[in-house]
Amino acid sequence: MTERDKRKWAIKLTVLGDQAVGKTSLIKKYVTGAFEMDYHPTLGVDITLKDLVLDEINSEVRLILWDIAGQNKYELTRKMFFQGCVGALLIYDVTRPSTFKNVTAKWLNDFKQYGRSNAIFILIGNKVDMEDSIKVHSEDGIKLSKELKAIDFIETSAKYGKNVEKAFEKLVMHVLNNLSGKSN
Ligand code: G3D
Ligand code: MG
Repeated sequence: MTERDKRKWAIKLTVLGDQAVGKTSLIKKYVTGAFEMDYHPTLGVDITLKDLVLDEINSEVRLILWDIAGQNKYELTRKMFFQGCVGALLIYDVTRPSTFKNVTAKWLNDFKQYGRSNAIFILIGNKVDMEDSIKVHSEDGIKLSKELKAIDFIETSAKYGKNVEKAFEKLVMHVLNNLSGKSN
């Protein structure tokens, strides 16, 4: 199989969640080393690219990761934010219950209203390294992810890199399965 035979994909993913849940930290932890950052503070978005070579499915994938650069400006730009988005990480902070509530009260609504009908998401509980301050427990996350029909629920620590690669890679694999018409 030569390079030319590889399937090439470009997929837009977003990270969603309240201010300071760790959206930017998760992307930065995942995208280490060679990356391009297209910073548009005036638009309120931050775009990071990451290229993956997935030999097991004979594909090259360019991830276009959209992050919220200004939480206030997001309200003005959310249509653009969701345009063409095929998958998202919906993130809350396990130490702040208000961020967990807003997954349903706010972020999922936007995702459903502005996103593609076939877009998928993983529910993420971030900052699990802050063991003594955890207020949203794993059972709460598991329950919510089932209610919301998330494709998965993963607890992460952007600070220590725990489960960060796993979260993005699961999302990518599910998206690719969807796009190539396979069931999963
Ligand atoms: P946002 O992009 O969602 O707004 P950031 O959130 O990625 O900017 O993170 C907000 C703050 O939370 C940052 O702290 C960051 O270091 C911290 N943070 C993010 N992820 C984790 C994590 O997994 N564990 C811990 N302990 N902290 C985390 P500062 O102090 O820079 O504001
Ligand atoms: Mg940020």
